[in-house]
Amino acid sequence: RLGTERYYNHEEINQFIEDLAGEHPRRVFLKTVGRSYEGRWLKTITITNGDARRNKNVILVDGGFHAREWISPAAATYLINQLVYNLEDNADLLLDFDWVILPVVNPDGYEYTQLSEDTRMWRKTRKPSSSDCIGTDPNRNFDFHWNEEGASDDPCDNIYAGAKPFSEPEALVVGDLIHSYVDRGQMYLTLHSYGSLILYPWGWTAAVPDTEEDLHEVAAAGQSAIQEATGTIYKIGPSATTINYAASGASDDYAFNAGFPISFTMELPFGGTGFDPPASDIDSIVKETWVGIAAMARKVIQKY
Ligand code: 0X9
Ligand code: ZN
Repeated sequence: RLGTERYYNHEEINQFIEDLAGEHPRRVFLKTVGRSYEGRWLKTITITNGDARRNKNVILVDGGFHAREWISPAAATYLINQLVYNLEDNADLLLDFDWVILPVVNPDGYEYTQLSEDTRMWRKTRKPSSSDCIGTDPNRNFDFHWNEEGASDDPCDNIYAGAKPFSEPEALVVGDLIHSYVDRGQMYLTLHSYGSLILYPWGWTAAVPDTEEDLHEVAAAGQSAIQEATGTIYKIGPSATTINYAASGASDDYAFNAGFPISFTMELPFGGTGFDPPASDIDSIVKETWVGIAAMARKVIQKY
């Protein structure tokens, strides 16, 4: 079980989910779903209650899109701990749903931010571009209104959309995951930081989907559970107007458009100078995040 006393690197996180699958062979399944540009294995962990019923609904969660947002993989691994080790409290979350989690979407970037103080604030992937600048924003690389809004053609920008949609192997892996689970998928949740926000589509335009009420209802369940638990106030709303900028080619809109009825970007709280909560804050942030995710999942389970 991974603790919350420090941040873990990609290899430790992969080892952790592999060990879990080994220890719980009837409940926990590991799948290698791709490789990063630098060759790191991208693996999903599927957590079930072991009743071997197939084709349950699915909640798909990912973390670590943006390299510097370290609290995101930490929240993903805490969620994994909860679903595997705390079956007593969470049995209802696994009765009719399986959970599929990819804790670190962009391991090359994540490792790069761990090299030195100078690289700590890296955001993108690490694949070279046509220019001297390295990396693409994986959350601008999805094939839905790609490079239309809040994205850049300039490889030196932090929001570079890439040479073409899904030019980044890491984004393509998430796109493939979305398609492979969409028939059963009821909620897609992508963990980012920072801002204490639960954002729902659309992110590429200020227009809102006609199912906004459903999205709002589920987000509000997370918001109020968090406020009750810790007093932290999350803001919820349509992405483009709640975070105050439109950005297209992101995974949340892609998943929603593909057919996930509920799709959220959760921006975890500010810590340290923003993206770098001190290790001593990890525990409280990831616990609070879990309270919100569990409440949203319960609302989804009740609705779908
Ligand atoms: O800009 C992003 O990719 C996300 N914020 S972050 O500070 N973590 O980079 C927000 C994405 C919201 N969703 C869409 N705009 N579709
Ligand atoms: Zn982010």
